[in-house]
Amino acid sequence: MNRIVRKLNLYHQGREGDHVPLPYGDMNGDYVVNVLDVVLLVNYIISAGANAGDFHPEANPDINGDGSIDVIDVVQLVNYITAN
Ligand SMILES: [Ca+2]
Ligand SMILES: [Ca+2]
Repeated sequence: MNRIVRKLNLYHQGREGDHVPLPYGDMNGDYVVNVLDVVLLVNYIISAGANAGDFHPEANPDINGDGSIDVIDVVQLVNYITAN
């Protein structure tokens, strides 16, 4: 399990204290990380950040933390979902 997945799990399980932030990668803000979030992330990338419906940027779409939001983040998110 790499560092990013551990961070995703940390957020997913709400271990950040009393205030539970949106799970890392939870793009639609429903506190569940699943394929719907992948769709939103893909749409966000395709539209270059334009209005993307329920997209919640505070969930941090830059999954791998490299400073850009691209297909690599989509792959990381898919890997996370399929591993859980
Ligand atoms: Ca979600
Ligand atoms: Ca990235």
